[in-house]
Amino acid sequence: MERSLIIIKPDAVERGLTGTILSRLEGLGLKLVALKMLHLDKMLARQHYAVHKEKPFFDDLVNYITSAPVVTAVFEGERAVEVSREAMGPTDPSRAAAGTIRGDFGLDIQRNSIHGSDSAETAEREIKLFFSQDEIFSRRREK
Ligand code: D4T
Repeated sequence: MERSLIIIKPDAVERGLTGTILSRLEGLGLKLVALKMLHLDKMLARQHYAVHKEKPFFDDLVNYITSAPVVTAVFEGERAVEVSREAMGPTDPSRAAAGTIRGDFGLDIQRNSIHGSDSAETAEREIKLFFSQDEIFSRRREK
């Protein structure tokens, strides 16, 4: 069973899209096993996006993700990473198909509404940044 860390980004939280986005992922059969609203501090944002620290957009990205509260979630399921990234669509909303989360709600490449882990290994690292073991409720989904 695979897990993915999802972050509903400030643009989506501010526009009242949290429930809609969580519902889309649940609708794909993924199990919600952890959920938290928080305002990231700069240190956590830099850790989360550490792979991008040399990129020209890094400082803007950290400023954006720490600008307002986000909602973080862990979803669990078979191929949870791939299933959630397909539902998200590509990074740039202008290239994302209608029906994908970024295609429907993303505003631009920075304010693209959602983050999802890009591999099972990344997910394990990211989940540890945001959740302790006792905040993750791994369970069988009821019909
Ligand atoms: P995340 O990590 O948010 O799920 O996005 P992706 O996996 O789809 O995209 P990414 O790692 O390439 O980018 C991480 C994050 O940086 C923002 N970004 C990206 C940005 O603000 N400007 C840019 O030019 C790029 C390429 C968006 C997502």
